[in-house]
Amino acid sequence: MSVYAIGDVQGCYASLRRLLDKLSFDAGSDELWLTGDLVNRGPASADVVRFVKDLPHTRIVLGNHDLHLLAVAEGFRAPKHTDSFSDILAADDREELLSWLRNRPIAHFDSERKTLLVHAGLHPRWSLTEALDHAREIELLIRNDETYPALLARMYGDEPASLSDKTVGDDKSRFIINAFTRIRYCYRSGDMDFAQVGPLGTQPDLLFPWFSLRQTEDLRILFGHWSSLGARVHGRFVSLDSGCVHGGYLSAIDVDNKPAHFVQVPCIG
Ligand SMILES: [Mn+2]
Repeated sequence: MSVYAIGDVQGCYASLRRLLDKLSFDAGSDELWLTGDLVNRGPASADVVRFVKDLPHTRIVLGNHDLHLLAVAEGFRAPKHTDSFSDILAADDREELLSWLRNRPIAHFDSERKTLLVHAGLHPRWSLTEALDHAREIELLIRNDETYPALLARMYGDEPASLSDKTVGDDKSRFIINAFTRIRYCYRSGDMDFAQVGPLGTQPDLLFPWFSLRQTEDLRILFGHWSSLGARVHGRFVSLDSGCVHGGYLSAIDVDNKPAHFVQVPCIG
């Protein structure tokens, strides 16, 4: 039995299937981890969700595009012209697909492997325990019918940049969601910046990739979201989004192979 982690699929169903073939992925015994952003921008979001949903052994975390789909589906956000998940919104099994997505976690921690799977990252000021508490808090809000609509309606925006004891309610939820699903660069203080999206070295001097600001710890973190970073190992941090949907590659690792060895396929849609 192997555990494979794959970066942001974003509706690139054919690429996902080809990569799984290349890995000789055995759905009956192997486990598939995905860094989130299963949907949007690519050609076949519904096929991706339908396929992954029916696999027996998966660990999937929510990305910003997945949350955006849920917000559009609930009517809290108009679709953007770049959105390409109308196949899900128009599908006969729409509610099944959306409900499955809604019930994915924000973070997955494998205690045996001391490995955390997240979409964008782990805030540099949070311990693992704090982060998992924050993730569970958001997961409960997403799964509760009373709190779900307001959460989706108010999650958009870049503020607050930091979290204090006085940050509560929608501001706190938005910060936590941004920290898990959108973080790239931070100031040394831990304040998040969302303006810079480029590769390392293109950012202003005062900004650092979130992972370079984390204290030494015995924790491996697998993440996606940052396509201009590409599939790379940065010490204990493994970035898996190599921009498949932008004409790049879809990348996988066998989670138990160290150092990580990337298996890739070029984007074929
Ligand atoms: Mn993303």
